[in-house]
Formats: sequence, C-alpha cells, structure tokens
Amino acid sequence: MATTDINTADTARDMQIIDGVVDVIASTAPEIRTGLPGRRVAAEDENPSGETQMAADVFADDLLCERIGALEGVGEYASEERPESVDVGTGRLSVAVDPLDGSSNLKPNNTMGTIFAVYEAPLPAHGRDLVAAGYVLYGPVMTMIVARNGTVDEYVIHDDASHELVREDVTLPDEGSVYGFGGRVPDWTDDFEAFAREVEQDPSRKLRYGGSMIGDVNQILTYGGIFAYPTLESAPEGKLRVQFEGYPIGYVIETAGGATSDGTKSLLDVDKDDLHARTPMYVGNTDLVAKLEAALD
Ligand code: P6P
Repeated sequence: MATTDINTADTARDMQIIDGVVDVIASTAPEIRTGLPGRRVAAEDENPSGETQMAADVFADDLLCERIGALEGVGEYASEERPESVDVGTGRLSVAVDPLDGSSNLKPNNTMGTIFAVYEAPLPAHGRDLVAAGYVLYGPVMTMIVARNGTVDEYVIHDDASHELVREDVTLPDEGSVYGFGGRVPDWTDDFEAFAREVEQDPSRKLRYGGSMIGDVNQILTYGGIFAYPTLESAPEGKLRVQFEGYPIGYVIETAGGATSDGTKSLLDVDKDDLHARTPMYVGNTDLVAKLEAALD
C-alpha cells in the first residue's frame, strides 16, 4: 500500500510536453462526446484484452492517436484498443490511453471516461516512470482531472473545447462515505468478501458502483471511500489493465493524498512486462486501503 514518492517531470521541456498532452485531450474530448451517439454499436473486432470493441472505442482511439502522436516530444502512443504501441516520433515521453473507459455504459447512457498516462520511458513502462496522469469524465458535465507536478487539478471542459480550472490541489476527504466493488459477488475471494461486509456495516458509507471505473473513482475523489476491482476466484489478476488503468489511477489517487494497492503494494510498484497485463485494483482513503491489505494478508 501506500502513498509513496510520486515522480514528477524534472525539466521545463517535459512540463511543456505534458501540458500539450493535457490540452490535446481536453480539446479532443468534445469531439469524442459528439461522436458517441452514432457509435453505440459493436465494432467487428475485440480489443487485445478480448473484450468487444464498440465503434466509439475505435473512433476515440483513432482521434487520440492522431492528435497526441502529432505532438513534439511524444515518441510512443499505446492504447487499450491496440495490440502494440505505435512509434509516433522521436520524443522522449510516451503516452498510454484508455480512449473510452466503460464503453459498455454507452448503451444505457451511463458515465464513461478517457484515461491518460504520460511516462518518461518506452512502453510498457513502470508506474514509477509516470510524470503525469489523469482522466476526462463524460458525465452531466464534462470534467477533467489532471495529476502533475505533485498536485491534482480539476477542469470543466466546454463544448468549444476550452477547459477551465475549477478546483486546485484536489485531495480525498478525510472521511470516506462511498464504496464500489466490481466483479460478481460469488466470484470474490472469502477474504475480500469479509472485508466488503465489514465496509458495508458502517452506516456512514453507501454503495456507489456504476460499471465505469472513471465514474466510480471520481466518486472516491469527491466523497472519499474505496473503489476495488478485486482479485476474483476466476481471475486472480482481476480485470483492469496496469498501463492504462492501474498506473494512471494509482498516480492520481496517491497524488491526491489517498492510497492504492494491488493487494500487497502500491499500484505504482506493480511490475508486469506485458503491455496489456492486468492487476487487481484497490484505491481510496489510506485507512481503508490499509484495512483491505490486512484483510487479504
Ligand atoms: P464489470 C469497463 O469495462 C471497465 O474496464 C472499468 O471501467 C470498470 O470498472 C469495469 O470494467 C467494470 O467491469 O465486470 O463490472 O462490467
């Protein structure tokens, strides 16, 4: 577990490139959102994780690859939708994205997100190579959370593709009031189920699980508590992808003063070679993540 040293960009040039990535994602988000209505259908293929690709996944990925790939200073682009990373130039920073997290929520018109991770290393990179991360949340309001330079800021993205700073130095509230746990309950391990039952007993907490990690994690960032997509009996590595979900969300939550874990250590210390490797994910208030790790020990 643990809020650990967070790596940040150490040159003005890298900070400039990171700002460019943030600006491009913020300005592309309205176009992604506008393109959703006509793309609520399955595409022909599956993604590298074997999940049905929606036409919207492919659309968002193509836009982001083109725009991010055109940035000076970015050398590599990878996404959940592509088997391999793409060489996009000679820049020293790499960008990994989940173009449309929670696209299965498109049909029921529920929240979705775009997740990004900026690494100062080739892909697949390590969590400690991150120098920035964040996400766009397609909710009633389009917002963007950005973790960089040791702080987390929130923006509102307007339809004209401008983005407006609305909250600086965002941190998790001390007392968490929501929890959201993925996977089927019969598929949870006994230890995790015992932990979940203990969390549920607290009258100050209520269940918030919407099936899109970004919507669920943003609840934790707003109200405090814990989100988990745990180890499952049928899937010991869980469901969520290290490079595109585990590392960036771990970076955001730890920068915001929370804690993260794969069950035994910070998500930023998960060490997997495969670009599409998965990890169990537990993120939220430090005391709850510590309790989780003790429960799984
Ligand atoms: P389940 C969406 O497909 C996703 O990758 C995450 O956004 C979300 O947390 C999880 O899968 C939902 O999985 O098993 O509840 O459908």
